[in-house]
Amino acid sequence: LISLLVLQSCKENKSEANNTDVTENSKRPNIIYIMADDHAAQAISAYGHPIGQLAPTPNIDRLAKNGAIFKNNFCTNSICGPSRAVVLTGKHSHVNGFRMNGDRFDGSQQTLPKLLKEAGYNTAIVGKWHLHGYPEGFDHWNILNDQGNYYNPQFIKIQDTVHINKKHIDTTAHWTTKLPDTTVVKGYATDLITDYAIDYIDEKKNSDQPFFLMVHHKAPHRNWMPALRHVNKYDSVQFPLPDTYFTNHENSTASKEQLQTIYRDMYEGHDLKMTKEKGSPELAWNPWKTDFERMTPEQRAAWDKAYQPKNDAFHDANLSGKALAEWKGQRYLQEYLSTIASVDEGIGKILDYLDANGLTENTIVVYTSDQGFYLGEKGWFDKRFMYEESLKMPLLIQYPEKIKPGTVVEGLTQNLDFAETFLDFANVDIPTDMQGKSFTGLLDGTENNEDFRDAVYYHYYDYPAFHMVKKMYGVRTKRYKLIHVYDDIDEWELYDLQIDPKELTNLIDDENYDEIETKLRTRLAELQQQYKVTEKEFEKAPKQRVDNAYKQFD
Ligand code: SGN
Ligand code: CA
Repeated sequence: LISLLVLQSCKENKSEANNTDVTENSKRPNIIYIMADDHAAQAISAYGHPIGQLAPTPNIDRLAKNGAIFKNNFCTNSICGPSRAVVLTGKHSHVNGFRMNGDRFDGSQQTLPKLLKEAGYNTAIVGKWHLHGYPEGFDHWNILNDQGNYYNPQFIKIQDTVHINKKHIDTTAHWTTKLPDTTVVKGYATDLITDYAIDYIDEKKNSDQPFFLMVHHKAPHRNWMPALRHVNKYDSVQFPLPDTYFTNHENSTASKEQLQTIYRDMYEGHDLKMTKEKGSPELAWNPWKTDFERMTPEQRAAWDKAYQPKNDAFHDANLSGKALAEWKGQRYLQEYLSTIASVDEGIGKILDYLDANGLTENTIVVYTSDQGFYLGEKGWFDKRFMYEESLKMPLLIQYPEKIKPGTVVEGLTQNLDFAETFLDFANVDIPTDMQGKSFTGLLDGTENNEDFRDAVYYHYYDYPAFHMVKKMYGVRTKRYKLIHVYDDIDEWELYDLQIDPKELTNLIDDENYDEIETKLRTRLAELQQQYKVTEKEFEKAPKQRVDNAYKQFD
């Protein structure tokens, strides 16, 4: 009883403190949420992976040094639109309704920006949106059209839409419709997005109102086009290709049947910037010409000047077989990592701006990516699978007022928790229908990593689609992972991450793991119940669609 009373009085004290903060807007933290697209933790030096060591990200690392780095942060559904919808709602895909790219986000539902706005925040988003329909709940927005382009991208601004569309926001508009209100802006997407972010902060810095700003980069999404100042950045660096680069996927049919293998599925021109022949700048296989054709003649000339010598050297080398596959892996990593260089510079600019304007103390700065990404592990690029490289999202948070420098978080956190955590930091009530959990306790040391969460739930639906990764759901605990691939096969996979971190040995038929498997199946069923997963979520695609898709994407 005594402890109950103590707890009760703590709670009361806390809510009193909250009330005071609510009235003193200026003391509530600003929140800058920076999210890259497809940025693997392996490519952030603070995570210690050998690839990240050779392509350091000193500015992103500043967040880990001044604040916290999360070692076990996971997405619930490893694909772009769905991850963004989870961040906005704090709800799993089947509850927020956005299960796969191509769905349309129901903007009328409760979201993090709406809740912060109601609580007195000024809210903004710049950069990639990719949720079809226009953003709602933001005082200011300036977003990339669809996936966006690296060079001279198209932006859509709230003002344009209000002006052109008398209904203000046409949430039914589909990205494939030619939008009348886009502006092509000369420049490089990452730099433009960084500049827009700083312009917004600059405008708000003297206001009494705290702000919530989402900075969503396109980079380093496929087709990995670096800024002109970085086109030669890693030419002389030999990156270590993962030791699983060539594998026969004994463990999993879904792994065998994917179409995201670097040396088989990447487009030689579009992705790898390879040319048709020596002496010519003409790109090899390049089905989406617009990424290059939109460059100005000056940009294109500078680009060709940088690429031609290295492409000519490639033609001279006359590679084939394994050597060619390895060369492609190197070229991919060079492109991917040099595209990240501008993202890192942009973070540096934002952090320097905050420092120079006395905003650092009271501003939460978050860096993450919409999901993980493959950098040649198992021979792959892209994401989608429930394996570690794709499931893990990098996460670094700086907030000098509340987070001690050098904090390392080992607890099992998820993008499902972001909205709850930011609301908590902003002293706004967390709606009970949100499905994640605030992790502020892991940051101020009041909650134990082991106790935070014992298991995460995952569900990927986007099949048949690009890369042909089958539908799957599963559970991951600190040590184990159980996956059920249910379309168009019915296969279970079980991994012991402690002895097999690369997930190469499927233990589902190993009797020594029977007991563990039973426990995991029980936990999985409990999570599905907790998160209100219904039978409807396991629908399979018609076989004809699957067959056609294999023909289309192969
Ligand atoms: C594009 C890419 C795919 C990628 C999807 C989804 N091809 O279709 O490789 O998996 O986006 O990515 S591309 O050649 O057109 O770039 S996501 O991050 O938006 O989900
Ligand atoms: Ca993505």
